[in-house]
Amino acid sequence: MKEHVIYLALGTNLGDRLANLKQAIAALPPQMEVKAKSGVYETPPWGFEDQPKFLNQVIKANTYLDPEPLLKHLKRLEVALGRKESFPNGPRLIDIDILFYDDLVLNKPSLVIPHPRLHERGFVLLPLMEIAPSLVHPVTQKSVREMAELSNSEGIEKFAS
Ligand code: PH2
Ligand code: MG
Ligand code: MG
Repeated sequence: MKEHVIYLALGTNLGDRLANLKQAIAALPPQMEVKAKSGVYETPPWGFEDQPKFLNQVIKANTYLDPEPLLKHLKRLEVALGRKESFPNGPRLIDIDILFYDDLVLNKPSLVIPHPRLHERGFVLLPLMEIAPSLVHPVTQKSVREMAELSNSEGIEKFAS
């Protein structure tokens, strides 16, 4: 079995947000071995504005899981951590999204990798800059640094290291 390098984005804007991030990261092993963690950023809600601010963080991990089992596992984990049904871009206790999976490009109705909106999201790119500034997007060939420079970082503040 091959070990894969993945980057995940975590987001939360309900309850004890810092505790939600910590619990989510603690719940990843043994299926994922966490290799690096960015700091935590407080970020204005994107997509639907009338909701509390988010905390966002990005991590690098290794896994033997294939992309779809990985997604299923992460969805189960979100529910186990207390996530309830919401609406697109609505408030959530914990959201764990796959940003990159090696340099895989996947376009399935159930799963798109790299994450289709990561290039426009300062709340993903600023934390990603800390742990992977030279990582190159396999479709656009832009580095995280280049994408971060083009993204909107308005209102994004470091919350904790
Ligand atoms: N996640 C969303 C929608 N909007 N805004 C911020 N600031 N952070 C998020 O993680 C986020 C969001 C959908 O997953
Ligand atoms: Mg998301
Ligand atoms: Mg999600």
